[in-house]
Amino acid sequence: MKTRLQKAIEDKTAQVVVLGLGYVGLPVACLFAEAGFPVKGIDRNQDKVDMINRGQCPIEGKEPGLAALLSEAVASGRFLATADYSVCDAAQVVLIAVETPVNPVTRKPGYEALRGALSELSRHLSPGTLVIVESTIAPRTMDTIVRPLMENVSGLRVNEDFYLANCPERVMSGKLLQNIRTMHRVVGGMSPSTAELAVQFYRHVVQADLDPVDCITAEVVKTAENAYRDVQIAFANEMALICEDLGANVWRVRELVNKSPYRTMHLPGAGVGGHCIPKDPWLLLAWCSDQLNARLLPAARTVNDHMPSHMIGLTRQALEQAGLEVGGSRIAVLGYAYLENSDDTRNTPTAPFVEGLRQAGAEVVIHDPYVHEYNTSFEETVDGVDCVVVMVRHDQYREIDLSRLKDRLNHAVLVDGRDMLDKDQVRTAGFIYMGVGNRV
Ligand code: SAJ
Repeated sequence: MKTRLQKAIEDKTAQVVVLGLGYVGLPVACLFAEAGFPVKGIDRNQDKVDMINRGQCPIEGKEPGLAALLSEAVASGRFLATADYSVCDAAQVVLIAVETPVNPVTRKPGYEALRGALSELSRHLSPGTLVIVESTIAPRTMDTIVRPLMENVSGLRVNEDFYLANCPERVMSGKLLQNIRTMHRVVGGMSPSTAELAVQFYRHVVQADLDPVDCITAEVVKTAENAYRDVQIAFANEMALICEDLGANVWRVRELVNKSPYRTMHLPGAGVGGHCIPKDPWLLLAWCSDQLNARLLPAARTVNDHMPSHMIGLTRQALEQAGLEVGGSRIAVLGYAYLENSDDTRNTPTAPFVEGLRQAGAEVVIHDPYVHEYNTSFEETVDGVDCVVVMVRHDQYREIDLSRLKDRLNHAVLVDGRDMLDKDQVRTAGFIYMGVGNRV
């Protein structure tokens, strides 16, 4: 059975099905179609399915090459989207790329989408199928949830009737295709031969290392790589608070620290958003034993989650310098996406920041060139406001004409959460300026 699957993977006749057509599933489906495989994508959002089958890309923001790849894959007939799980009956390789959010209160994984996809798939699971989970999952999920759920619903046995692997995605908004093609991947298998089979499959698309490992290693590597980044960013954010307190400029400090060998101090800022960094430390810790009592990862999350409220403090201080209070002020917020030049708003730090300003009685207007809801006229957004706050380093904001901006404002107050603008230029243009890690 496995040799038949191996052959179908080798000659690219294997019917591939991708569950979940979001930032992970959609590009990977297009890339395997481009490689020559027949690919079907399943998504519960019928509007998205219809849009894809018209050859239109549902992901906005700058995603180089994706729209063209999608329309070519659809036009060639090698990629078809549907909401119907019965296409899994004929699947030989199934990739699962559904969301795996973390409950903000319990910090435990919310596997409703994953369980739903697994249950539906398992009802249509044929013997000899290779199933690969690409979603980021808490270590031990493959062993304690994926495997038993699939065996119970399908009646088939892992390693005998079907094959189970975990190849965590490493995509990033703005580089979806590039990351899938060029980033090293760990490929966890429920057996070494399954890991090798999955490596053979990904070799058709991935031009980087494909490291076969067991599932627990793959689960730990993925969550650890993002927990590591969260700690690095938390260090930079804590340094910003320290520099504000001591009257230093954290951005200059960072430059000079990084001149020291083996230092790569990250960028402080208005907060840490996205679908990976804020949640993966919690996934990593989700099923560790209570005795572990992890301290560093939770502390880093606390530091990073504090930054939006720190931005409220900076905004309050800047307004006070203009004789104003947050309550009753009209504030323009630049950037709603979680990342520069992206339309992705998942876990955006701007959300709690705006919520806090409104709770304090401010009138808030938001601008974001990539987020549909806020892609209004920049000039209209800033007209007559008492303060402008930069929350995201969208390229468009680099060209802000400070003197024209000043003419539009009611009060020339600017708070910079991303070191987007030069403090001296802003002050010379007549603004009150406050920046993260750079107040004096
Ligand atoms: N951020 C900072 N300071 C930094 C870097 C990021 O405040 O020095 C903030 C960003 O503004 C954003 C959040 O953190 O709000 C996340 O930014 P990110 O650059 O980490 O972007 P993500 O969330 O798309 O992270 C993904 C991750 N990739 C995967 O999970 C596959 C991460 O591991 C990558 O390092 C990152 O992309 C990347 O830069 O490629």
